Amino acid sequence: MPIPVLYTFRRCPFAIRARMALASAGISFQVREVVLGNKPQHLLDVSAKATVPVLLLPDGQVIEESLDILHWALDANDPCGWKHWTQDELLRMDALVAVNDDVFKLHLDCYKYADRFPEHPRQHYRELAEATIAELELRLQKTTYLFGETLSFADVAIFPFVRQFANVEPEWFETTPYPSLRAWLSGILASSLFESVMFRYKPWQPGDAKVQFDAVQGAS
Ligand SMILES: N[C@@H](CCC(=O)N[C@@H](CS)C(=O)NCC(=O)O)C(=O)O
Repeated sequence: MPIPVLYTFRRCPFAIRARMALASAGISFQVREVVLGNKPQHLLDVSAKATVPVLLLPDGQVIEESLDILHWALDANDPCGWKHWTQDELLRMDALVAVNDDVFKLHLDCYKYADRFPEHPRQHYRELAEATIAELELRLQKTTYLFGETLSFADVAIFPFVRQFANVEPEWFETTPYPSLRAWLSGILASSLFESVMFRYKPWQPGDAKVQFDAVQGAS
């Protein structure tokens, strides 16, 4: 049976959230690892904006936003209940993910690449990003995950960005007053589901043999 094709980049936080959702939903896919500086022509053909991840379904439909891939996968199959929440909670999750994507991501990029934004020292950008980090910490002091005692799609959508934040200055991060956030992040990073989607694939080229990610139903 034909399976979807995912254009992906291992470290990309948007691609990580998409791979996690596909894996959790038990949806196997063909992996096409992309080098961002040398994107395959077929990716450019199916998606003019050519960001990763891009999911190409067997019927020719193209899903080119990570959140759309995540929701497509979970709406097809959500054995871990990442979307089994009330409508009101789901809307609040959307809002938190939007803050991550629209605000935190910008500050994170300035923090990561501070030398490209010399108007301010790195610490300035870190402090801007910490506004979101502190908000997440407050939530995580009350509950194990962002919206309660079980993982939700919001945790999955947001943690790859916090992972990047933690990796900019790992020694500093270990000393910060965000213990609940650190525990939350470590827990997800230690999960077999996360490990399964972080396998290193060699960059895809046309003509390569198919490389398949075999999803295990109900993996967490
Ligand atoms: N809104 C998009 C953003 C995806 C995105 O920006 N991905 C980055 C990699 S992390 C990318 O492909 N950048 C294009 C490039 O570097 O050429 C999504 O959620 O899928």
